[in-house]
Amino acid sequence: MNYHDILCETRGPVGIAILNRPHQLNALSTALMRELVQALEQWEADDQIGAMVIIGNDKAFAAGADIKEMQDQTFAALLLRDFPEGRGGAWTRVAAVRKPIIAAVSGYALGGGCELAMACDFIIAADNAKFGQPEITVGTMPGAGGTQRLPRLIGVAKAVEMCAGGKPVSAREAASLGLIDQLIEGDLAAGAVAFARSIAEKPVSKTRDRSEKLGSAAECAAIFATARDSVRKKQRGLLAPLAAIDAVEAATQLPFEEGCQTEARLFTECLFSDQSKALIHVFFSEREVAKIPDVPKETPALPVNRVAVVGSGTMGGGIAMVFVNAGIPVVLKDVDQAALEMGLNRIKRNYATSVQRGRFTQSYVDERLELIKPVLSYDAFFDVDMALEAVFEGMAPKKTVFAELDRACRPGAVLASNTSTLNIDEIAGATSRPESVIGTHFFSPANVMRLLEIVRGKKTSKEVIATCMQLSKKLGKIGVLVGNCRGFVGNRMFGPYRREAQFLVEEGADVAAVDEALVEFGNAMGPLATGDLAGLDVGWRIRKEYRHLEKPGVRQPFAEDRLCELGRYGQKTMKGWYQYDENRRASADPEVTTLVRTWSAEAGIPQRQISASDIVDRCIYALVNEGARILEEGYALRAADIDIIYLNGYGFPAYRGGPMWHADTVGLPKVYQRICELQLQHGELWTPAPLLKRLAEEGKTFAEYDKQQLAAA
Ligand code: CO8
Repeated sequence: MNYHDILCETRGPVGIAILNRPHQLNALSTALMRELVQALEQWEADDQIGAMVIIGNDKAFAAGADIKEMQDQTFAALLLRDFPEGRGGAWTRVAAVRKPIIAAVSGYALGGGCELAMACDFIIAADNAKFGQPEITVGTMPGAGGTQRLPRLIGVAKAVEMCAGGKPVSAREAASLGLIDQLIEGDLAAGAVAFARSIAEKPVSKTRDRSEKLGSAAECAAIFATARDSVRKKQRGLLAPLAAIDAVEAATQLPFEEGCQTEARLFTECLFSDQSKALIHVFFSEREVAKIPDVPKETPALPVNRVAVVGSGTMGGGIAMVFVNAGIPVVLKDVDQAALEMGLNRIKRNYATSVQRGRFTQSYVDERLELIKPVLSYDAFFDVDMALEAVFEGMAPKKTVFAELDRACRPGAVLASNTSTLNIDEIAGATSRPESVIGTHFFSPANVMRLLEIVRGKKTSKEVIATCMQLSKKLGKIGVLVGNCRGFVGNRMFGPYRREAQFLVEEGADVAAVDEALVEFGNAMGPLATGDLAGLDVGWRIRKEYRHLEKPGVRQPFAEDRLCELGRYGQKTMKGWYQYDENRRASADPEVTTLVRTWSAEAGIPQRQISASDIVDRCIYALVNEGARILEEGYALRAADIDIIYLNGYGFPAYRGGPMWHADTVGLPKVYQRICELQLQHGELWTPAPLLKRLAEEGKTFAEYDKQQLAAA
């Protein structure tokens, strides 16, 4: 047998098929499944073979169907129904083989990989095995029998949890649930052959014929009702988890065959939905952002084994936690003992909450706290590999800190600023080594948010960039490289987005109506509530610093500045756009409505009824238009990078793929036309970005633009 995506060998009467796409974690492509079925059918017809084993490598049995191919129309049809030759699909064929098949699993058995293991008659596993049905993360659900076999093997409640929640279980948990037949220590292939011998001549019971774990109708009804409720609350807007629950429900109500048909129908509906297309875009974009054309993978990265953080406030403390959580010791500096103690206490309180919530154990926290060395002087920075500045957002204090870092840190140490808006080159100018200076913009709360915007200055060296990109992974963050413009990518786009939210209120929309429209769109929070959370005074101070750059005659929002003048800074002062109780619960504040109406009347702004769809267009298209400018100016490498920034730093709904993907999905000609209308109504702030205009006129998408740019690089 001469195969490419699998390797075959025989050991006595046992045929072993080794899945062989290690670089794709054995993702199950059409070609691989075709070869696998052919090999199994040959052994089925071979009198010398009594049993078969399917095995992967140490890292992966199979991490699912090949996501790259999955949306190809022929893929689902071929693998679900028509392969081989209309006989019910590849997984069905594996399950129907008339000799025992053993799945020998180490590493990932996910999605179609987990379903392949379950289609076998037995599953044995190494201790590092992970079983899961994470299809919902790519907008679909199990489609190769997972929703029908899993409840028969492990019971309905856990099957629903795995199919609708997507979280994998360890080998040990899988064993205790009854998913696997034996845990194997040592060589897995040898264990599989021994297992095959041990079951020779014994009758094999097919999972499809089992029903003892399917539960009573009443038990199941309660499980499904609770699960649907939880999805609506915790996975708001996602369609696939609900479809997965429907499919598991079918397993409890229909014969196996019919249940599989229901599953196949729901799977295909999900797979070809806009949500799945968006989430598959997210899956590949998250991996794509690591690729930087002029900083190849081989660029040597500097070791980062010890860091210093300047400033122990909310950001500095959060950043220190990120590093110690990754096992990297931190020297934490502040200006005086009182500030330092306040910072350390905040860190301790954050950890205490995590212990209370069961996220960390006390001993884990104690070990982390041991790694933080509080200091008052830069002298302790002499041996750190990287120093991160997280002081007050203003050019003067940042420059002072960088001059100190230049003096105190050893040559070659990375000097990073957590600035969210300021010019990295100007900051670097305060040092004698701009090549070592870079922006590392963490998002608040730093220990929670996954995004790290890595800001490249004019002179930042490639080694320093490579170091920060690799470091982001080690810290559990997703690093996205951006250029040095005001606000970089995320905050530069956030400006117009929040500007429009304010304009809408000034034109007559209710504060809550603006936020609700965007939450309904899928955002984690509305723009005005976000302002209250972050502190309205932050933007107010920055606007004051840049007021001289505002173009005369161009409309600027005023409501938020006026609220700040009244001391309404948001949650921290219990009043902002909303009013807050002692538990930080927000409620509408009639005083704000009265104030804004008065200010708008004074400014002569006509008041009108504004629909939810107008609110969404204004805010979301403001993001898209600015994103298109950023892309064309080269401050983001790809439209996909902008999407990843918005998904991981700004609560944009993943199932819409990010603002640029969302615009592609709506259609750029339609988006462009709407922006032209807004320009007519609201003036030059809505001038369409030239790139958007061009792509719309050429009938292209941002995704196609990304591909073109990649090809040209
Ligand atoms: N398909 C295609 N490529 C994959 C897949 C996959 N399922 N899984 C991983 N890869 C690729 C990655 O893209 C990456 O490629 P590259 O190096 O070119 O960027 C390479 O394998 C290594 O992967 P990672 O960098 O992601 O490795 P990590 O160690 O960081 O992460 C994970 C490992 C957690 C397993 C991660 O790869 C992952 O989440 N994979 C996807 C898991 C998943 O969602 N599986 C379900 C897919 S949908 C499905 O199976 C539907 C079945 C329906 C069957 C019916 C068909 C008709």
